[in-house]
Amino acid sequence: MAEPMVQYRSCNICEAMCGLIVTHDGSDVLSIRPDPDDPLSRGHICPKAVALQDFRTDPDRVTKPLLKRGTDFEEISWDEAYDHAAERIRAVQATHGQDAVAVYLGNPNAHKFGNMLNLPTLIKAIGTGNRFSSATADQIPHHVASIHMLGHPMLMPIPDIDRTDFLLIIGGNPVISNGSMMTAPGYGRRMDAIRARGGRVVVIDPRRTETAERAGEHHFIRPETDAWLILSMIHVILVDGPARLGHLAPLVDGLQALTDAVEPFTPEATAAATGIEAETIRRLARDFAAAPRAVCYARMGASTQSFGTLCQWAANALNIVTANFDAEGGAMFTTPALDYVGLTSRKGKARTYPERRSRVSGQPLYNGEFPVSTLAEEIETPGSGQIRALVTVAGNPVLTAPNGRRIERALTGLDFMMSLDIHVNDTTRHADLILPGTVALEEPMYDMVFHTFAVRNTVGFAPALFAPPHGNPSEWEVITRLAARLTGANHIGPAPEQVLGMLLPEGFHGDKVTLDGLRSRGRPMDLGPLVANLSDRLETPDGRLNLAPGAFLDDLPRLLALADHRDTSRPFALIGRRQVRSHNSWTQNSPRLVKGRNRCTVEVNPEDAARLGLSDGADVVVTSATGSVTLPVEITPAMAPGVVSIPQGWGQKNGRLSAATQTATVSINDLTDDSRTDPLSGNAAFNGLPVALHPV
Ligand SMILES: Nc1nc2c(c(=O)[nH]1)N[C@H]1C(S)=C(S)[C@@H](COP(=O)(O)OP(=O)(O)OC[C@H]3O[C@@H](n4cnc5c(=O)[nH]c(N)nc54)[C@H](O)[C@@H]3O)O[C@H]1N2
Ligand SMILES: Nc1nc2c(c(=O)[nH]1)N[C@H]1C(S)=C(S)[C@@H](COP(=O)(O)OP(=O)(O)OC[C@H]3O[C@@H](n4cnc5c(=O)[nH]c(N)nc54)[C@H](O)[C@@H]3O)O[C@H]1N2
Ligand code: SF4
Ligand SMILES: [Mo]
Repeated sequence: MAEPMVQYRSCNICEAMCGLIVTHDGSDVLSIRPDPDDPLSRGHICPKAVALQDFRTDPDRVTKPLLKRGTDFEEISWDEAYDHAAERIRAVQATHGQDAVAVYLGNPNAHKFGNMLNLPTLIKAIGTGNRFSSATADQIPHHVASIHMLGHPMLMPIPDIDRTDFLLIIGGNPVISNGSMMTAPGYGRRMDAIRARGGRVVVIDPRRTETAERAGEHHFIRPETDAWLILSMIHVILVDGPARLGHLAPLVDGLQALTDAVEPFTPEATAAATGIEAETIRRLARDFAAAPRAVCYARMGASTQSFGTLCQWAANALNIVTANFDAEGGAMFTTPALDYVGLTSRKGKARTYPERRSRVSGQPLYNGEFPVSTLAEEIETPGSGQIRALVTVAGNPVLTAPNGRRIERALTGLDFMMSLDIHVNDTTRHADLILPGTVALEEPMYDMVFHTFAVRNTVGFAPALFAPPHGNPSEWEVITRLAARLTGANHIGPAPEQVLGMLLPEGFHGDKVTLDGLRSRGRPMDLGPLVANLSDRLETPDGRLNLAPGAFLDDLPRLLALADHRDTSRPFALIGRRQVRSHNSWTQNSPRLVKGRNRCTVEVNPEDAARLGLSDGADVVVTSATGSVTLPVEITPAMAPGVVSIPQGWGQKNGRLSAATQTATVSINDLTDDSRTDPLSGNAAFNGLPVALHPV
């Protein structure tokens, strides 16, 4: 056996970028351990990091290009695969027009810088306006808030949790997820530190989550009413006294419009909407405003709901009017080594938003992408612009998009579908052609996206550790070769590492961060805490910060008319949950991660369970307007009365995932409804879905 070698690299599964020490012998992993000296993660990892080796050796992994013949797949060569793909894509476009080929990009792309750098080339080569991604089942409300208030979708306020005195978490469970739009590995420890220095952490969630337990203070809220709560806090603060805008005061527009807008959101009216007592709302607002440094962070629970954009706007506004925006311990703007915002600057470019609306149901398009909620109807509905072919790259919408089985049915009617993926799963099994992807340890690691969202500026680079199987190309190369086949180009662009090498000197730390430097260092580097910088970075056409964008004010009547959609036929509100040992829909084939009891259960409050005669562990049928699933009940006081929770990512029915299919699990997205969206952003409104429960 070869001598053990060591590589320092960050994990790319979730947004936390934990620092790992990977010991290997050149062909196999010997161990994966946390790096105690990583400047961001400081020794934190979760069990998924150790599973990085499983994804590589997964016996069900796709490792050869696969072409469908009849109902089965046959291995073909890369050359045949590229030719076939280009031929079929162009054939569909020749008959039905450029937009007849759609593209869906999944979440893992954001974690692979080669894909991030090269996917635009492929999309341009295909030449379609029909683009979709998981962003509209996730965080597009954050981008829409940033676009309208600050002028750029990626100019993203990040909670400076390592220096705050008051952290208000609305609809996030970072102790499990390790944070999102807030890269903060070891969240529990970071929260403990806030409390240890005399600060406070408050969680607002219809489930008493692992984060709520550790925070010490938690309030149940009726799902989808968070915008009421936040606007009411602003109401209380602005009635008590003038807004404190701090150093941003000369740049802020719309304070009067905001003051007028929050007027109806009295604590009493808000108590009725949210289920949180008026006195609690007043106290929360006053304590937040009085804290030396405070930050409101609203995430998935507050984004993937009918008022997602209003929530993100309101959270920003609360931080702004309490002088906690672009200020230490508040919401701050990162200065990563690779300046994503700078690279895609919109300064001086006036644009209209939304950029377009979808053909069938008129949903908004932001960042060049239509809402994934519209994917099925765009495939099913005839007419000019109808989708007839689909290219997926690292995406699994059948399990991850609302009403996923409708998408699945629609996929069977396509003229052509191809996927770049590591698995034959419920989505990719409908493809005519599957190209094998590469897994983390086979790719160089630089995080192009999540440093932009990190609570501290750090940087690191690690080269690929192992070669992909069978001499396969790395994923960026597959993407660019396919693009070249489509355009007839006889060469492909520079390797991502080369591009990175050119971009780093242009970034915020170009004087000290170069690719060669990072390579020879071999370990991540600290670039310091977040710094105030927004005054120079606003990207709005007039260079000002818009506290009360018209589009958001116009949506307030809808919020004020908010009605409870639960009724006697569907008396419960369904929400989702995340779990430490699974990541979205694709890690469930690692035996080390799926072992143990079936975690795909519906959590129900004890009183509700007693009323319905449900017993712990027994199967129950959960029904929505869209579909129905049967799964075991887990009775727990962690659930608010009237609210039930099912974890996301499970429910693979077909495909070739042996470990994942050993226990029958269900997909929450067999229940979710693609007609429920946040109309401002088009984001899927997963949360608060009305459902009924019946014992089997
Ligand atoms: N109801 C409900 N639905 C949700 C959510 C929820 O909370 N509740 N969460 C939403 C969120 S936040 C997200 S981000 C989306 C995710 O939605 P998606 O991005 O559609 O799904 P993923 O589960 O991330 O799966 C990605 C696909 O990539 C493949 N894959 C994994 N690694 C690689 C790789 O390295 N290369 C390639 N080529 N392929 C790879 C997997 O096999 C899988 O097919 O789901 C959303 N859906
Ligand atoms: N272990 C693990 N980690 C992950 C992932 C994973 O699948 N597994 N996925 C990664 C991805 S892609 C993302 S985007 C992030 C997401 O990270 P988070 O934003 O932390 O997402 P969730 O854990 O889904 O937490 C959402 C919370 O909102 C609550 N909630 C639901 N509806 C409402 C509501 O109407 N109002 C309020 N206030 N709360 C509500 C839920 O109970 C839940 O606690 O996690 C990332 N990290
Ligand atoms: S929390 Fe787990 S999955 Fe996420 S980056 Fe850290 S080790 Fe990887
Ligand atoms: Mo996500």
